[in-house]
Amino acid sequence: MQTINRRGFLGAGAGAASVIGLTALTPAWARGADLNGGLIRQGFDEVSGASIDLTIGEGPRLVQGRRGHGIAVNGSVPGPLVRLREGEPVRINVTNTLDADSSIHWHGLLVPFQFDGVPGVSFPGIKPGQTFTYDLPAIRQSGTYWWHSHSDLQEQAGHYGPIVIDPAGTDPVQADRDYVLLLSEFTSMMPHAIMDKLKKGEGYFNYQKTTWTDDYPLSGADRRMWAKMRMMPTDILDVTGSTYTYLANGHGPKEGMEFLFNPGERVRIRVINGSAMSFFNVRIPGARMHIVAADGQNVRPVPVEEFQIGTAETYDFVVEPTGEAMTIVAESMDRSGMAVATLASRPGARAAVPALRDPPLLTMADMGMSGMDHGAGGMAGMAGSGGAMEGMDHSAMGHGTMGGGANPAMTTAPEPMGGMDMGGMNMRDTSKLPPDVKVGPGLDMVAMNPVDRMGDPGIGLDGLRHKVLTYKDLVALAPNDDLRTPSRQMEIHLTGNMERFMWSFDGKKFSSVSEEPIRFAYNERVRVKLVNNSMMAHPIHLHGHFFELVNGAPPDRQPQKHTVIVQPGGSAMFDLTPDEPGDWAFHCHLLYHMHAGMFQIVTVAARDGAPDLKRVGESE
Ligand SMILES: [Cu+2]
Repeated sequence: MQTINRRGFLGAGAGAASVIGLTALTPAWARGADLNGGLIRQGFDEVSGASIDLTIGEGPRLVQGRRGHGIAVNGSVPGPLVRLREGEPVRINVTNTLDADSSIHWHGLLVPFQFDGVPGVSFPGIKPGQTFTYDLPAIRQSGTYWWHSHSDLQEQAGHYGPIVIDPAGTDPVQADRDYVLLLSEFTSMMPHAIMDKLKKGEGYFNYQKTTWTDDYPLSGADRRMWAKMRMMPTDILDVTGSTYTYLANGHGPKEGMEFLFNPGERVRIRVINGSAMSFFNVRIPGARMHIVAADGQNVRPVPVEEFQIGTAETYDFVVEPTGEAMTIVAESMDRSGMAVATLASRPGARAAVPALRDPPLLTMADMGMSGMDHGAGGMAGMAGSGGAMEGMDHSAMGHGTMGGGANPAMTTAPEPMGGMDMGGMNMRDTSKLPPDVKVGPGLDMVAMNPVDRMGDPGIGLDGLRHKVLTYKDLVALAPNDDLRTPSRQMEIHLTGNMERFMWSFDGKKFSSVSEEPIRFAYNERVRVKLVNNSMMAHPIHLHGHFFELVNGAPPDRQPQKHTVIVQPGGSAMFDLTPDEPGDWAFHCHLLYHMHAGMFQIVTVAARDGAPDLKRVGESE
């Protein structure tokens, strides 16, 4: 029996009544037993209606001949597509047949915080053998979202699935076909084994480091510089295709995931990055995609040939495929593998699958030294010193070797760290940090000049000849309702130690709920600046709210998102109206970064005059 000391929660009768025992009627697969000859199904069904039942179980998975352990919901990975309708309430009964606690978080959904599904923050979790009912009032939004476990590392094992909410009125996006493409990863390693490897030595999964010394346009000085910093220019993702098989709706690239179309039709694809640790570059060679929604929210259509999707983001696009077939390629950001699906005019039709492109290298900007990015304009960035160059020892920088003689081809793209002697630069100048950032072993880099990188297409996508989406392209389709100027600005630093795999906000690893949360007054207007003091991109996710990206769009059209990528060594800003009272998770959505401590609780005060909200673990 779960105890949830929340006024208005037990009062509604939802908590106590929803906890029931498992009966012998539970299907075998739900108890973790055999299904389809012992395997978890790949792909998903759809569930809908006023009352939905989901059962969390476990079993073996088989993907392209590789076997592994999986956690499945209703017997499949991904779990079922939960189809909801705007304006209608829904009860979702979640039964946990695992022998460990579990949970479901509705990613991107505006729900009372008691139903947000984060153990220890919004509810106690679902114990083995129990059923918890998420009693969701009338749904206040439409669009593409997803759900996933927020317990332990279960998400990596397959505990996730898509959500589509049909609008109450007319959908501004008209399409003849409507598909979900959920990207994720399969691994035969147990999630905790991956975590152990990451802690023992960053770079374990970076198999590209075994060849980069031979294949990359780096001089001997470059290599010594990177070695001195104990960093790799190929440190793009922590976990790579050396262990992951990238999945399209649960299917490996050779397993023939296809979406059928008739020539002339408009096809809507709802792309969900439901992976644990991967960013993907999505493109359809030969076709143009029109981005029509970001994180479930409609945007003015943006024609692109490629877009990068961070972990936990969603993008909807419309495409008019031509010919027999077209390939949807979702290449991992480090180009170590890809998920593949086919737009097919008849079952079995296939188009060519392009080879993986060359792996990208990190740039000056990724090291937080944007002012020194002299790629496009030769040495232009070096000409005026300005704020960017303050505090740098120019004499020690070895200008003579700059300009990248190592690789002339790089002159149109941001320069990799070619030929630069970093000896005189302080990559850990902690005087640049605000006083509330804790300085310690958990912080191995301070961005020297963390500029706003909203206009950045993502690692490895600079300088391409075709159009790649950036956050600056996103303009909300409908006007925002809160146009107040923020009354205060808050700065949060993303901090880490790559080598020791320590990740945190403001240098403080999250360890317990009792720690001081980030506090917001009800309905205040805040501008939040996220500063990334690391060389990895972090997808930062706030539960229970949409924030508006400060991306140069008119204030009433700033795009609403629930997850924002903060580029390496750069910054990102959003405006927020915290108007959902309660405790909410705020974290990096790279699963192992969150697990390592890049997590905080955001507390939104109760509405004026309302009684104080009771938190998990508090008594009446
Ligand atoms: Cu989430």
